[in-house]
Amino acid sequence: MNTIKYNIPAISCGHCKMNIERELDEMEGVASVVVTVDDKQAAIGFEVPATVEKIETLLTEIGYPPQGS
Ligand SMILES: [Cu+2]
Repeated sequence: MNTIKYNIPAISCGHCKMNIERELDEMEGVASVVVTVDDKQAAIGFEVPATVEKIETLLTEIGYPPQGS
């Protein structure tokens, strides 16, 4: 299991949290997604076939580009 944490400035409310958690949960290989609105962070646990690249691409596609780990 790998874990990665992102700062995502676009996170602003509970809907953002729900959107991100729902979209990432649907990705095969993603085991856990925890979004905290207050500090605008997402912590993701994953293993293959999910990859950092796929996760970052998805986040960007849904409007929440990550800014580093
Ligand atoms: Cu929001």
